[in-house]
Parts: sequence; C-alpha cells; structure tokens
Amino acid sequence: IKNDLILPDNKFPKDFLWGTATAAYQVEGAYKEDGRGLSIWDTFSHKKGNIVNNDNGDVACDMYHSFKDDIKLMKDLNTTIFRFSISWSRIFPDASGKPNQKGIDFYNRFVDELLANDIRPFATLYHWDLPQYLQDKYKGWESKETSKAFGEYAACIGKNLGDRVNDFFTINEFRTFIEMGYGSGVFAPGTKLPEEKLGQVRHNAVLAHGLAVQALRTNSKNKVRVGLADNLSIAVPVVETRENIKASQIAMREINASYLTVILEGKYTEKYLKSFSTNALKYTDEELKIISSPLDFVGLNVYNPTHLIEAADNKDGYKVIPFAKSFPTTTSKWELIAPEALYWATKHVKDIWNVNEMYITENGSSSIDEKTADNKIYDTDRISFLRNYLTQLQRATSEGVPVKGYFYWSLMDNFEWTSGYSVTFGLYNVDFKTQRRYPKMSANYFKEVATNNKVM
Ligand code: PNW
Repeated sequence: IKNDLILPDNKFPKDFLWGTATAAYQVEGAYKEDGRGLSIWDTFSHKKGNIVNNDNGDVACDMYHSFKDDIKLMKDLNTTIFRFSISWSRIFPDASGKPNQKGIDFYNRFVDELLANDIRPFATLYHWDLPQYLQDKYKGWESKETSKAFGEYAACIGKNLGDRVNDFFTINEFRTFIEMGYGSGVFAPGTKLPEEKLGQVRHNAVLAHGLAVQALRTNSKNKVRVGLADNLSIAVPVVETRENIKASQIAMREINASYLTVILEGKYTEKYLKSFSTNALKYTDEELKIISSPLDFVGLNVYNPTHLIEAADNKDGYKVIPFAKSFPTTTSKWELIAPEALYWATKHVKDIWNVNEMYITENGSSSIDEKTADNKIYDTDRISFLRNYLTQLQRATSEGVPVKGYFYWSLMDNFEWTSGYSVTFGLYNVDFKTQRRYPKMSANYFKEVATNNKVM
C-alpha cells in the first residue's frame, strides 16, 4: 500500500451551510397546549382510516418540550442552520383574529435557544397545518380569504420574530398539499376537486405566498430575507445531449407553470391557461404582481425526478419518456432514486430564471432502519443515497450553480403524514415510547460531511 493516498477533491464552496429540517405538525406534539387551536391535520389524523395504524401528531417527537436537547443534536452533527416550521394555529387558534401570546412565546424560546447555540434559524410559515377554523369558514385554500389570513399571520410573525429570525420560507411544497389535499383527497383536508377547480386553489396559495413576502418585509424589524420551499417538478434530460437539455428546460417551465413559473415570471404560461375554460381561473394583474414579489432566495425540496425528457420535433418541443417499471425507489414508492435530479433541479432554476441564491430545503431517504440488539442502526442505504445525491449537488456548485446550503430531511424520525410513524427519514431514530433519540450511522456520515464540507 502506498502512503501517498490522494483523497477525492469534492469540496463544496467555502461558505456552504449544512443543516437539517423539520415541520411543526410532524415533530412538536403538545397539540392542545398553551392555547393551540386545531389544524386540518389534527382533524384528518383523528379520523379512523386516514393514517397508517391510525397514528397522529398529538405527541409526535414531543419537540415542544424537548427542543433544548434536540438543539444539542444539531450541534453534535456540526450543523449551523436549522429549518423548522411555525404552527399557524398556535399563533391564531380561532376565528377571533387575536394572536395567542403563549404560542408566540414558544417560538421566542425556540429561536433564542437556536441563536444561543449559534444555529441560524430558517423559519417556514406554512407546512400544511392550516387552522381548522379557516377550513370550516372558507373551505381553506378554496377561498382568497385564506390567502388574506395568511398575509396577516405573516405580518404577526414578522413583528414578533423578525428581529431575530433573518431567513423565512413562506410556503412548503405547494404541489403536495394542494394536489393531495384538494385533488386526490388523500391528505388533509381530504377534499376532492376536479382539475378545473384545482387551478383556483393553486392560485390562492401562490397569492398567499406573495402577500406573505410583502407582509414579512414590511413588519419585521430587521431586513429579513424571504423565499419559499418548493418541491418543483424536475425535468431530467434522459441522455445529457445539448438537444435534450434544451428540451428539458422548455419542459421545466411548463410542468411548474402553476407554482414556480408564475412566482418567478409573474404570469401563467399560455399552455397552462389554455387548460382551463373561460373564467374558471379568477385572477387579476395586480395579483400576478403580488405573486411575483422579488425573493431573496429559492428553496428546493428535491427527492425524485418527475419527468424524463427527450428532445422532439412536436409543438411542445419535448417528449416525456416513461420511468421503467423497475426504476429503483426508497421504501416510499414515490421516491424514485435518481441523484441527478438534484443537479438538474438547481441548474435549471439558475439557467431558466437566473436565480442567484438557492437552498436545498429538503432531501433525504426513507429507509427501513433495523435496530441491532445493541440499539445500533446501520442505515447504509441512506448513506449511499446521500453520497450519490451530494455528489450531484457538488457537481452543480463546482460549475457555479449558486446553492448556498443544504438541509437534510429530517433531523429525526417523525410523523410522516399518512404513513404515520411507519416511514422514517431521520438521522436520529426516535423511540416513540420513551422519546429517546439514537443516532443512526447516517448521523455520523452527515457529521463528517458538515465538518469537512465535502462529499464523504
Ligand atoms: C415532503 N409524495 O413531503 C414534506 O415537505 C415533508 O413534510 C415530508 O416529511 C417529506 O417530504 C418526506 O415525505 C412529501 O407522496 C410527501 O410524493 C409526500 C410526497 C412528496 C413529498
């Protein structure tokens, strides 16, 4: 063996930031404490048959009480940023419109503890837990009243946290909560609308985003930075030829027409508008302006590619190639494993829309996580997943794609929506009987990555 071993040169840029992410309903628990109101996810998960094992988020990881210890875990990982979400119904529990001081105080304590530990907080305002009274009163996102209410909530957060939290994401994953919550109805609130009506729900949600961007800026003491956390649809060139890459750019704008495209361009694409009959989509030019309020950065949740693209001589300029039946996935069937999705998501966003600051707001693997007799978890598939995805992210940053940080989903196992606690994404395993946390082998892996700022 030679002793002049040359290590791979796969560093991330010098100031690249590493962190983890969670969401309120998935980790906090304490669902009735300190005046919290119910959200649509409480209602949905309390109804038998909606969630695997009829699990719910009443207790979850109990982070409402354990956050000081959990912040130590972030330190143990050598991470310096953390993405969490604020529970809207802790702040505005009911239709009275009066903010709940105890709810605000919880986030004050939480943020102060992060700052005391030199961890920079990135707060998401909406991670799907709509206050139930807005669903009852207005049918939730079916109404622009909910968009307005979101703007008022954002103003309140700006006033109360905008002196210490400098970085905000408005809304997490439009596509998931709208298509699944109001389209197929498998997520809360369980509404099933036809495509024709879904367009309005999407519009109301991007309008809410725009109103929140403005409200955060006007009401915060500091000059806060604002973006969103979007799980954009990702067009991957099936073979990386110049023609296919161009075709995948064209596809990218169309498949994201209702969310990222309108937010970054201030208009819907012609093709998208044509898919609705006259007057099915109610919006004004003024609203398009609000929706496209300038952002400081764009957050991308990236797990899987959604479209494989080839160039084509047709009216669209591209052709969608099907995923093979045997395409590999993680334990979540929707999570197709294709690390290049991370490269193409970020590169396309830069090339198409000239975005000059991006964060990977989520990326992670759901694995089986078997425990050995001595409570160890050798989640080597997750390590391999991470190495492959991060290699593609490093490929992007080394070409100058302006990604400034990465949040692993998730810090710990938590309430995985309709899968309850049966699907796990964490770097830490949680024993939900004792609330003890155990680092998986991937926690060590991620710590090495964060410490060395390179793919390991
Ligand atoms: C995202 N799908 O959700 C969310 O932002 C997280 O809250 C969640 O825990 C994480 O990804 C892992 O699932 C998704 O069915 C949930 O395609 C479902 C899907 C996609 C994303």
